Amino acid sequence: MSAHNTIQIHLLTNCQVFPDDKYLKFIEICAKSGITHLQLRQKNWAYPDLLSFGRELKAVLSNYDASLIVNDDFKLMLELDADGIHLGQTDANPELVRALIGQDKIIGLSIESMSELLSANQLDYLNYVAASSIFPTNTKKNLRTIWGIDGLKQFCQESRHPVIAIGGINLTNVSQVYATGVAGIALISAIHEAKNPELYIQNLINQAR
Ligand code: TZP
Ligand code: MG
Repeated sequence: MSAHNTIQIHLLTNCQVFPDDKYLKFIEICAKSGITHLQLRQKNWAYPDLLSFGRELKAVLSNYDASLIVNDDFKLMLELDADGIHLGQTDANPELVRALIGQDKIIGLSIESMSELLSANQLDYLNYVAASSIFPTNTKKNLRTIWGIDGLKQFCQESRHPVIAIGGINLTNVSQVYATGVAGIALISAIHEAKNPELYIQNLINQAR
């Protein structure tokens, strides 16, 4: 048994073609199954496609208790009136973004080194930090750090913000990840490739109990 009451489960989108009703059904199943956050992350999509996809995702999520987070682009976040934004170290300045989007929106920041974590500790207006990457993964190229379980443990001890772990997380390693003290996990391939996403997500949640 761990101390987690509600572990955050962030699903990042990986839609191959658009529009795609089948993909929206998959998202609905994930929302129904208990993901807490959906991150709209479609690298290299044109803005109009991101906007219409985002509107469809928002409509699906409106029936469930999951927040919509937009990757990288705070203008898109504002236009969608999404719940928050996820920034990388080379995206817009989080302080500027906070001033532009107001106090009520979520801001998450990716962290790829201890010095970035110490800098993030100075930023009062972040809602979470993402430890990237916990394990090697084929989903993202050019990873700068593989934290591993021991590194993640240290990360959680140092961070004054809730920590979301990302990178290579699946059902075979998630209990080790939870044991480090994270507030949640973020995944792409494990959920997208699951034969039964509903059962898979339920198992991810159950492992935290
Ligand atoms: N940032 C760090 S690792 C990663 C991102 C977006 C990819 C996560 O995907 P997967 O398939 O869960 O490893
Ligand atoms: Mg980014």
